[in-house]
Amino acid sequence: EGIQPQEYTLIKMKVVSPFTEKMRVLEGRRVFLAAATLRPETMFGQTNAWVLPEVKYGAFEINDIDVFILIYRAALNLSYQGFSRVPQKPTCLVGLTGHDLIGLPLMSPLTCNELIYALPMLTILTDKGTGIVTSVPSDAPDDYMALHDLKAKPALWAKYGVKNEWVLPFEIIPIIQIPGNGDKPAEKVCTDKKIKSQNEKERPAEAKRQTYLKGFNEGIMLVADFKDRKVQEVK
Ligand code: A2H
Repeated sequence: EGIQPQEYTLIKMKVVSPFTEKMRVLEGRRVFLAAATLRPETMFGQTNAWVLPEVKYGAFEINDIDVFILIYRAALNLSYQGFSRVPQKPTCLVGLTGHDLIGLPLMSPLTCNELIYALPMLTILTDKGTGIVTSVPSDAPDDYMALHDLKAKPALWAKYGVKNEWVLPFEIIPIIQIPGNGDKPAEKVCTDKKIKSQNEKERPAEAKRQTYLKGFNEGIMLVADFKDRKVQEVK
């Protein structure tokens, strides 16, 4: 088995100004949290973004106007694909941590939520994608459990400086119907498998695989221009 490239879609979630003190040098630029996803057709169901609190991110110059916030490894990879002002050399305008990103208000494409917020997720891997994940709790078991944990455990809010208005107003948005799994498949699989928290390892992995395959093979879109069409075609 050789190593194959993994192709992601990047979702540009626009950081709404005025920026925080630490990000003030970016004022006047278009600044995005850039999330990597395998499921672009689910973006209608975004309720928030996820960041890893204890990790280093940077604001990297993509061109004269656009800045992407992501981890260095992803900026380096993008710099070899035409996404860096200086080819093959990421330029970091300001170093940030996940803590600095928590609570940023974001405008993200396709979701019916006018604003969504960056929130902490502890299971993000630093060697995958951009280190930023967009959250679709209707269809991603990881996202469902992490949002469920935040809603159920206000102690986490204090720990990470999360305000309840960044979490509580955001409900699961049904976007895809899966035969036998309904229109909130992530909630169903987590409930059926009695998953208690985002920190569990094995059952969520199995839950993820099942939901992912079924969603792709049998899912029917419920939203907007894509209503009644198959996920496979719409993707
Ligand atoms: B997916 P693969 Cl609706 N750490 O996007 C942890 N998870 C990460 C990540 C990281 N650094 N970067 C991306 N991801 C997530 C949507 C989605 C995703 C849905 C359903 C399933 C699903 C909304 N979140 O993924 O290991 C992102 O979540 C199930 C596999 O490269 C990305 O797609 O195969 C997916 O994991 C990439 O996972």
